[in-house]
Amino acid sequence: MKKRILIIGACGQIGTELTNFLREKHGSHKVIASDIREGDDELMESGPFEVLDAMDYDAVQDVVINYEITDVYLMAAMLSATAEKFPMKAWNLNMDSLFNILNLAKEGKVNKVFWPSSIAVFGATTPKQDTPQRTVMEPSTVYGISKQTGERWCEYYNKRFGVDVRSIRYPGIVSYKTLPGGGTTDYAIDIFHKALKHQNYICFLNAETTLPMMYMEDAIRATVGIMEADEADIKIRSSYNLAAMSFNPEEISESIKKHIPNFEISYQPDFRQDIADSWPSSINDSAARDDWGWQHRYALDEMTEEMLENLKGEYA
Ligand code: VAH
Repeated sequence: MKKRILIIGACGQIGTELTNFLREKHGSHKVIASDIREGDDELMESGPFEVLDAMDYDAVQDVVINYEITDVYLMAAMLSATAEKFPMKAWNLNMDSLFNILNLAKEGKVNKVFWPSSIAVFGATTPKQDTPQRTVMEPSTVYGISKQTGERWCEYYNKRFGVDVRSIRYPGIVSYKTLPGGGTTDYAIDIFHKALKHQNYICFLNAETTLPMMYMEDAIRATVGIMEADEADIKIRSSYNLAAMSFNPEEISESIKKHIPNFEISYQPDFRQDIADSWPSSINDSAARDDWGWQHRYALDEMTEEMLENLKGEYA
C-alpha cells in the first residue's frame, strides 16, 4: 500500500524537522503537515498543510480520509513546564489527541501510529542512573502523568485491538530550527542563542542538574527508525527508553566556551528545578538498541559545534 503520512503538531520543535525530513525522503505531496495554526513560510510552502485541532475527532478523521493517510506521527502535546501552568488543558490535549488517533487506527482508518513519550514518565523514586526500561515510575508532573497514562493506553490498544502504535521516551531534545518551547530541558537550546547574542546566560536550572539529552538529528533518525522497523521487531508497545548523552548546565557551558571563550553562565533556579530533579540523569536504552538497531551519533561537543555553526548567522 502506498504510504501517506500525516504529521500532527508539525509546527512544533520536533514536528517541524520531522516534516522536512519525511518530505525529502518520500516527496512533499505524500506528507501532510498539520497544526492548530499555520506555520512559517518555509513549512507552508514546502507541501500540503491543514489547520487541524488534534482534539477534534471529526476534523482529524476528515483529514485522514480525504488524504488517504496510512501513517500518523502525533507530535502535538503541551510540554512539562507549560503543562504545570495549565494542568487540565495539558491533560485534555495530550490525552484526547492520543485517543483520537488510537481509535482511528482501531477502526482501520490508519495503519501505523507514532506517539512520543518522554523521560518525564519517571519520577523522584525512579533509579536516577542508567534508568531501566522497566522500573518504578511515579511521575510528579502533569506532562509525565499524561505520558505514563498514554503509554499504558498504547500498549492496551496494541494488545486488545492490534493497533500498530510505536513510541519512544524522548530525552531533552536540542535543535536550532525552532525557538525554545515550554520544556524544562529547553535551557539547552536557549543557552546557544544567549551565548551568541550576549556571551552570557542566566540558567533556570542549577549547574549540577544532569539530564538525558539528544541532538535533533538523532531524535529524527530514531523516530523514523522505529516507524520503519519490522513490526515483529517492536517488542515493547508502551514506549522505548532512548538515549544519546547526558550533561548538565556547567558541562554544556564548558563546551560552548571552547568556541566562545568569554561566555559566562550564572544560575537562578526556578520552578523548573523541581521538575528536573524528579527526572533521571541517565537512561538505559539497550532494549531499543537490541530490538530495532538504535544507535546515537551525536555527543555534546559535536552538538555544540553544529548548534553554533547554524545559529551564528542570526546574531552576526
Ligand atoms: C520537556 N523537552 O522539557 C521536554 C521533554 C524530557 C523533557 O519531554 O518537557
